[in-house]
Amino acid sequence: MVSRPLAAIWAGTVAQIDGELDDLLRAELRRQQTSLDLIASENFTSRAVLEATGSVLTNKYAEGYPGARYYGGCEVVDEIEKLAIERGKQLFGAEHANVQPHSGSSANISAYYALLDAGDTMLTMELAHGGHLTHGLRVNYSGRFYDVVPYHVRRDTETIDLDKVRALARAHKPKLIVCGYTAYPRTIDFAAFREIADEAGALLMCDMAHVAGLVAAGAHPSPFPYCDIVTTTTHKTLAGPRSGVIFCRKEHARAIDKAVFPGLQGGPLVHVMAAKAVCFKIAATPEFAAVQRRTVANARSLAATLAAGGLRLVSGGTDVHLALIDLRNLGVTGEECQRLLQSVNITVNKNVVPFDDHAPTETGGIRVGSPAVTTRGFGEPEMQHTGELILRALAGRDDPSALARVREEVGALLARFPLYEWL
Ligand code: DSN
Repeated sequence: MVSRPLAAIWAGTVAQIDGELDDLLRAELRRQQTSLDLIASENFTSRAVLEATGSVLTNKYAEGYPGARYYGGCEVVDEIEKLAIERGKQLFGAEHANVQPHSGSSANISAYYALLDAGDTMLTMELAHGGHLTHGLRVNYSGRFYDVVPYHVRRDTETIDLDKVRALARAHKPKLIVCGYTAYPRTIDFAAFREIADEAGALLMCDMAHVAGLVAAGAHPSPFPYCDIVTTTTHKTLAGPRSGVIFCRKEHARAIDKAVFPGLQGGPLVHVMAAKAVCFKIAATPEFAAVQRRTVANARSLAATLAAGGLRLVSGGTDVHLALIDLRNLGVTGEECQRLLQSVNITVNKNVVPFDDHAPTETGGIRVGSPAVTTRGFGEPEMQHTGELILRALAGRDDPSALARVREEVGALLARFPLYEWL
């Protein structure tokens, strides 16, 4: 298919032409197969999503939007982008969708660029209490270009202090209020946020990246009836490709589209838009909804087991796919716990907990999530077992033979749930 000198190389698989990379790809596959993945923002995507992401669509430039491109040859990609848009709108009941953002961060930044001017005020949850870098962290674009007023969780309940959010909104009259978090174990009261936004004359945006799959399945309240803008990633609970989407009400459609392209991005990743289309199709199935419900039940089981074993859960529990564990009374930092669990092939991430004095590189806690293991097939008995293994690893942290037994049990547990056998 390709000019003579290149033909053999072009037709070669990674294994055939690049042994070094092939070894690394195999090592990562093996790592995923043999690790118990509790990172709340990760998942195992489907074969169809992998196939679309690895398709020839990666060859195509398509700056612009369907029917209005800056390149020829876009007749097929127009249909692909329209398919992704329509399926996304249908899945969530949205008025408008832009499926071009490369990531959740690009989606958030594009939304701000569309709605705000530099120096405008936005009211967002502080990162240390569960927000995100792009929700106004000082070193992020969002924190440098906007006047960010942070809100927090209450010290006693560790849930969002809505009275304080209301008071801050009244005092600062933000142009935008952001809800939706990366490390908040409770459901979000979107109706209350809408009321607060209306009272302050603010727009309301939800970054639903973490709970998007749950929302699609009705396992978490939907932000759509209440929010002007909803951004998401597609690779977390949604289990699609690594990417982002912006949904909005019709009146913001033009501004959002202009902000994404030509405002902040050039050519969209057409192969990833195709993968988003298939991701949305899968997310609309009853099978996917059942897994999302199980994801929530599984997180509850894991959290309950950890709490029964003496660990402190931030806010006392979870309603979603993740729990936040406060380790500060154990004399173990989040960083140490992450490393300890890694040594027994359980993957978690260190995470600051509200009112944490530890540096973000050290942290006083860890975040655990159920999406990846639930996709893999775990049910509540396996989650309880996982919780017991974590407790045993913590209790036996200075006992190499206890840790070796835990590692062995992790391996045996995972062997019952094969992953990507067809790869
Ligand atoms: N980094 C993601 C997470 O782990 O929650 C958020 O973008």
